[in-house]
Amino acid sequence: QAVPMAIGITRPEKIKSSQFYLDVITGLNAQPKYLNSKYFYDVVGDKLFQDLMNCEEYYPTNCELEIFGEKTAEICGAIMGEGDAFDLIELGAGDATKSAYLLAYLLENNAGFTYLPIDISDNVISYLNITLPVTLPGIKIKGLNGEYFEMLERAAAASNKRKVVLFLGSNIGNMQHDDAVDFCRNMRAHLSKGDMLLIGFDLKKNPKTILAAYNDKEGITKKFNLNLLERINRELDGHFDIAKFEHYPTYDPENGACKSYLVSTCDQEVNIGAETISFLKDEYIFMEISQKFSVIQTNEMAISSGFKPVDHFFDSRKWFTDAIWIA
Ligand code: AVJ
Repeated sequence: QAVPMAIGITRPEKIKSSQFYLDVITGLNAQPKYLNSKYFYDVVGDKLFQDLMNCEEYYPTNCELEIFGEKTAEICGAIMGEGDAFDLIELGAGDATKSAYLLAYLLENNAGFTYLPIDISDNVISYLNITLPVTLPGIKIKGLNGEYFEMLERAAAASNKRKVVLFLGSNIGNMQHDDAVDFCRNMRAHLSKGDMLLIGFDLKKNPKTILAAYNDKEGITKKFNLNLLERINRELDGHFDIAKFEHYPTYDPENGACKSYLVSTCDQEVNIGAETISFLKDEYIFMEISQKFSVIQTNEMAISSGFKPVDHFFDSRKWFTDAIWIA
């Protein structure tokens, strides 16, 4: 005889089967503790990242905007190639401010493409589906909310044309090196010969400039990291006291790894649903890597994942590159 279920039991059950919950519990039970930075982007996190992009010290967005503003025709020339039809897929589209430069130019030049933005944030995708047809009249858009490769497969199924994939913002830097290579190989496997990847890399530069970008004076980066703990509180019945965690960013110029951690300021126990996670004073959670690259490293990554690196577009300071790779 089945035991009758109490009202409200569906909620914790649903939480416990969510990927977010499983990843959080796995990461916080690991030694050392970690969380996946892809979970930064809920409604609050999207807003904080927009604030970050507008803040003084966070340079990557401005560099890439400069590239897209100054080199629109050249980049679009490369995308349009011989003039054969293509579809434009963007991984991690965000608010699409950067790609909007390219989209406007491609529309003006009557490139008959469909724009397929993919993002982990459903908030972002519904925003794009609503706003882009207004700001870019005539655009054919089909936003896809979900994980990169699942959505890439859906995008591929919806297109029989040559594919141009945008992967901007140095989002690739949020993966550890081997994961980044696996990611690019996987990407290559989803593409056909002649397809194109336009991929952004934040380049190595003065270590102080880099560290400052991840340690802004206003404390937006700190809030951005702490928001993931608050998101766990909101969505997974977590009980983090964010006043008991400190933001600790690092940059190592030897290997180009920029990392951020949240450090527990005391011994504490944090309940997440039925789980209890213990922290020692000074124990850290590894939150994010934002890898910085040399141009040579980006070319090597292309080759080791089966692409041909054919072009680089730099900003005037050479702080950032958008590279063109051909499958
Ligand atoms: C969105 C991955 C490009 O790593 O620079 C900004 C995210 N993290 N500040 C980056 C981020 C902290 C950002 N990307």
